Amino acid sequence: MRIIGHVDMDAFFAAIEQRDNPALRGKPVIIGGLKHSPRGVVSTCSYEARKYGVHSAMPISKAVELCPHGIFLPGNMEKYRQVSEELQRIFASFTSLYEPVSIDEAYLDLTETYKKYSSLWELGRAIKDKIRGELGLTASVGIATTKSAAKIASDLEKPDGLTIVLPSDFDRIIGSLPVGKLHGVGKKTAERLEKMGIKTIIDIRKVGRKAMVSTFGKHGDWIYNLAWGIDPRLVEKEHTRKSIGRETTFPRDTADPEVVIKALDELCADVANRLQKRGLWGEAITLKLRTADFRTTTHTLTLKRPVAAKEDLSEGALLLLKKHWCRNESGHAPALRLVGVSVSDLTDVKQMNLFESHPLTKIDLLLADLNKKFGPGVVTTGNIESCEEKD
Ligand code: TTP
Ligand code: MG
Repeated sequence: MRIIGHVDMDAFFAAIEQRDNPALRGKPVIIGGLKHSPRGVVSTCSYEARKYGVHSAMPISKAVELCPHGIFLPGNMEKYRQVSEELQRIFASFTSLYEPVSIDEAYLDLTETYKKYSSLWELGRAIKDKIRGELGLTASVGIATTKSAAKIASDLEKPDGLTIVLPSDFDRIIGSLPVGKLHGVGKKTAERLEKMGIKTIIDIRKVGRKAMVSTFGKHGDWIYNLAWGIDPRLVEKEHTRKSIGRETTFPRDTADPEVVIKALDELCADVANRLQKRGLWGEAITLKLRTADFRTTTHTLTLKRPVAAKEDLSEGALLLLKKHWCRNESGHAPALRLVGVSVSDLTDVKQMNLFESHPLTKIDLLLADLNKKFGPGVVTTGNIESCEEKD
């Protein structure tokens, strides 16, 4: 039996701001935009702001309506990322087997660590205390024997929670929760289950494996297992992460190539930085474009060799932009609301020798790949404004 912890920081970005500025403590702090230019969405907010109904992904304009006296801050990603790294060092001090799943959240395999503690409560408290002591922030911790139960547990007593779910407690603590709490049960699946009269996690068991599979296919089998507390996923080290990326919403929709290219360049610098800090290389670059009318497209370039340098990412992203951000009939490229860059097909640097000694992927490799796909000469390294071809 494995002991798995799930740690998730409370109101992460907002809590960091409150930590660093005592005047913000106890106040409704909303991160993601400014009150007087209410564009974009809420990235997160303090628990004081949640009382007004404000939550992540809500338009800032709506948050202003709900909480007009809120303190709106644009946020400081660089700082949050730094804290996230400090947090990871704390995880590493408890176990070498930890798996970050987002900027403020990770699974920890505590099977060995637990042997040094008299109880799981003591271990859970030690993790929380260390985070509070070293970072001045609160975390919510769930400890269980599977990833699924640990994640559900960490959410149950937020903020500053500690919940332990042993297999014998599973039915009591988790069984009566709504199906949507299960990993992999999204809004649509939850709605379909509800139509079948299934509201709680225990209800799923009553349906039986066969009916779950015939309704949801393989996914039904997965959900059925989770409902019984069965989840074979192990904690895996970070290099198994699927992608690293970042996106940005423009303050104003823009069709200005200079603005777009500059934004892409900054995103690539940031993604490269994160890849390098984590010792990762990626073999596919994805560009995300969202036009003013919210139409969102993604375009992926598969490389012949893994890359991690900013120049390579920029080059790849630019080629994709050139190919896919095209002029319409009136001769204008559509105004963009958002651009994003991500890198996937990740490889651990340890399997690649050292960063420094590895030759950077050259632009000709990228060109070769694109030209193979789209025909010779379709893509050249030119000015982005000369975007001619159409899909
Ligand atoms: P979460 O852990 O989902 O949220 P949280 O830490 O702010 O609050 P909670 O106490 O409920 O865990 O996300 C971590 C950070 O990621 C969050 O502080 C801000 C960022 N984030 C966004 O930028 N946009 C989003 O839509 C979400 C969900 C999070
Ligand atoms: Mg959190």
